[in-house]
Amino acid sequence: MANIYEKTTTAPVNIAVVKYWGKRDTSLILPTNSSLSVTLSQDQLQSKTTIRVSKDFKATRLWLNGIEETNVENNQRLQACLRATRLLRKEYENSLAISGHVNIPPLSEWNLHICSENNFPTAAGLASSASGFACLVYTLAKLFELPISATDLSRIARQGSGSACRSMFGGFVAWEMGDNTDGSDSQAVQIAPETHWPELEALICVVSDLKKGTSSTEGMQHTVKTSELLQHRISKVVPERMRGIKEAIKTRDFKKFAEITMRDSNQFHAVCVDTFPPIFYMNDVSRAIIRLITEYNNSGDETYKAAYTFDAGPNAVIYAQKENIKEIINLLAHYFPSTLDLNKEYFNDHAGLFS
Ligand code: 2P0
Repeated sequence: MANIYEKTTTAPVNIAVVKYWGKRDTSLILPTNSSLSVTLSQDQLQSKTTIRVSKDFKATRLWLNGIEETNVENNQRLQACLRATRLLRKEYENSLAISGHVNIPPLSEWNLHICSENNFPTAAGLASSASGFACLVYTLAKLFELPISATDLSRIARQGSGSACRSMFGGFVAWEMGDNTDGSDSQAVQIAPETHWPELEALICVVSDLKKGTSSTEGMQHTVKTSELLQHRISKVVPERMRGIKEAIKTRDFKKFAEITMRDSNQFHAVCVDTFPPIFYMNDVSRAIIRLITEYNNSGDETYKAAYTFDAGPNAVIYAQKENIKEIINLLAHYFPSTLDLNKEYFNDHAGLFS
């Protein structure tokens, strides 16, 4: 068919080691603290988005995992991402026209058909909004042939979902909170590429695949309004942790990396409990995993061999170096066998660890 342009791209999931929790501006999605994450391998978890644009489309439509979303016009976060990318496309079309190009298709004015899916069960309670919005913005940028950087795109993805800005890069990524009120300096920057620390692996332990009770968006603003501990975390704790974790990554110091990761997960859940009324994301199995990893780390010499972290749900992500992964898988497989199913394919392909 004439006049249809199409692009497909994929984007990875990221898991924070210094957590984002709280907004100072809820419409621009500006956080109350900086955060830092590790981007997972796309062999593990990813979103895939195909976008078509045509002057013949009557409306902009969106399908998530094969099901059409209604009310696209009222989806403010989606509309913010579309508005920002269309504006950049318009500027690009104008600049091409000024420099003498003819027959530039006015893609900025046409409707879109957007299909997005995850290669992991959305019900697994893993961060699908991060990879989903990163993928949406990246696919649009490619479709519109926008000549801009990943950091520029991260400021747009941030307006879809805060954590999405960090999925614009692989490797180790900081979301610098910025100072400005217009969000112009609240963006993601890559601290190191994935090749910097190839020994680092992530194990995903699905404790429950039920949808969480309190959404992150809702939960974090209750915390901002009611938690005194959050004020201490924002002003006194996170700035030092951001410095420390960057240093640990730079020097591939697993002990330091692990300690900051576990402490920050603990404090994030502490501010959830300090919220009034309290928010509980971890369950008994989550806490049993913490005890297991703590005992495992204390069983050997001075160093740590594994670091747990938990997001806004009961599922654990364990960071460890390759040399210890097999031992950790055996340990978890012994005590919590069903939690490891999601990793089977990945580690079978990569290391034969499940064979
Ligand atoms: C993080 N989380 O840093 C933290 C840790 C959950 C716990 O980012 O409202 O889905 O869309 O900006 O990005 C989850 O928050 O919230 C999150 P919105 P988002 O990964």
